[in-house]
Amino acid sequence: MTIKTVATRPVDGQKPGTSGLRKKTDVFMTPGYLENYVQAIFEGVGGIAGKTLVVGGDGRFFNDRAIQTILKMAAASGAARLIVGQNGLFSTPAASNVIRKRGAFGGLILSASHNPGGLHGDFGLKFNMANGGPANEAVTAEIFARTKSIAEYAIFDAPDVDLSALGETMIGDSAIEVVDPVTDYAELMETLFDFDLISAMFRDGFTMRFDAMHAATGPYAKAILEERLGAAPGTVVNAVPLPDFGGGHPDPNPIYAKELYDLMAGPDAPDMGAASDGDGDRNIVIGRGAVVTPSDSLAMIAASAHLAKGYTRGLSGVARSMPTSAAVDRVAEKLGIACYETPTGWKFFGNLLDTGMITLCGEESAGTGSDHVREKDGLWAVLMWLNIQAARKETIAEIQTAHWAEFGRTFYTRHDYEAVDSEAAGGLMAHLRSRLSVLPGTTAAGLEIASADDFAYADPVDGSLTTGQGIRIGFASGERLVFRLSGTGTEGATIRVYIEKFEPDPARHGEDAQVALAGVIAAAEALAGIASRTGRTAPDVVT
Ligand code: VG1
Ligand code: CO
Repeated sequence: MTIKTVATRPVDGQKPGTSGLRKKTDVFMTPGYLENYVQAIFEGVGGIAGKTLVVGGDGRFFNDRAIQTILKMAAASGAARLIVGQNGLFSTPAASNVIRKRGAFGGLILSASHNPGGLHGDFGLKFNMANGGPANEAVTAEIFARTKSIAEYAIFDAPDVDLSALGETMIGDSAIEVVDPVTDYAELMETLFDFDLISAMFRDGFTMRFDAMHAATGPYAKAILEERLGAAPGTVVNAVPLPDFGGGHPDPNPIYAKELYDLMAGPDAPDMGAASDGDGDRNIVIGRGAVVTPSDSLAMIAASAHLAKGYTRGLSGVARSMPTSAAVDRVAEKLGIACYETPTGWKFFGNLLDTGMITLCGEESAGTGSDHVREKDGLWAVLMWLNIQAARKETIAEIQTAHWAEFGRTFYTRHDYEAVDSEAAGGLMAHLRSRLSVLPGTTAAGLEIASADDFAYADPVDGSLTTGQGIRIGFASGERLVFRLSGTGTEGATIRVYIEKFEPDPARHGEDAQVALAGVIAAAEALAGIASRTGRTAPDVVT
């Protein structure tokens, strides 16, 4: 086996977005494309010689090939040890856990998350640091800089490693350790939640459906929910990870997980419905006839987390991404703890978690997590909800109604316009940005605007400043609108419009969110001119 040095040239557009680099799979498969980016990562993080790295992905098409390339390149760059999930699989939160548990220098996670897979689908790669979390802005900037100056990469000319067998092999001087991806994660969950209490609830007849969407969480959910907690066999559906996610779109939203939403709204609904996304970091929780919005889920978990054994000491603080609703702010206020507002993307929670300033955090995009790892964690949220139901001896619908009665309800919806012409989307945002100073005091669809700004975040730990994170419009009567462009898409631009309104009156808590928010939705159209600028008269996805 010898190390080959291959001459290469920079490829345009290898700029990491909200969560690493995401591109069409066939772009990633272009000879040299993956190699360039991997070499840029190794150099951008300051070299990996003598270091331990964790490697794994969500099992999508090209996962297996890409991992072989990464292993051979890491060995050529002198990595001491590569810890790989069996068959190349790791859910994102499980990879984060292994990085932390094994004291690794970092990890490479292969995933395009909730985006569809396949040759014409999407692929992604990101680097996580020693804390287990996504590389921060300074590191991703360094990686991007390397993609622009790269001239060569190094790779071992070696046969593929058999990733189906547990155990250790070598590429040159680098140990390749193939581990079971579930064991460490399941152990961690057992330290955080009352497995006996949850098992007893299942024994007493509690029913559930967990839709793994043929993605990374299947094996974890089977092992934990069915095997350890005693949920009925068949509780976990679509449990086998497939390279094309069974032809589906592994996003647990009302469009792509429609079957689950329909089941939970119908007469045969089990006590709880749940699903996660391609790489297992997102979650959705649905009670019988009661969908819990991710923003509300964060608030409700914050209010009850002390009932789970890993959190009995209470919460040090909480954080939410800026577009996430203010429901959790009201819980934090009552608990007398700090609530931080960060830009979109889990990397911005890292410093707050590392310094113990927060225990819990979440995003409106179906992400919830805590200081147990440095990624959002789908199955963790599901277990938290199981634990809370078992401890409170209440259904999800009861918990939700009681929460709204105590804190008020924050009606919330997000409207996505996908694969919009990039220029039209950029024009829409530029137009809004240009009017920020003149908007306050004017009205939009009859609502008086009180504030308008472009969100910027000064990290309270390292002082780094992140600007241009989304247009916020606050109305005099308390409603809020946010406009931003997605940083994870691979086709044109995706415009996200986030819409919320606080409602203290319990008599109105049962209203449909789209109805309750109709006035604010009209204001969004009046302000941004979405229809005239993009030609779209309705969003592609409503969450
Ligand atoms: C989206 C979500 C964001 C999330 C990110 C990664 O980003 O809005 O909240 O952190 O995806 O999640 P964007 O830039 O497209 O809005 V995942 O599960 O795709 O790793
Ligand atoms: Co994800």
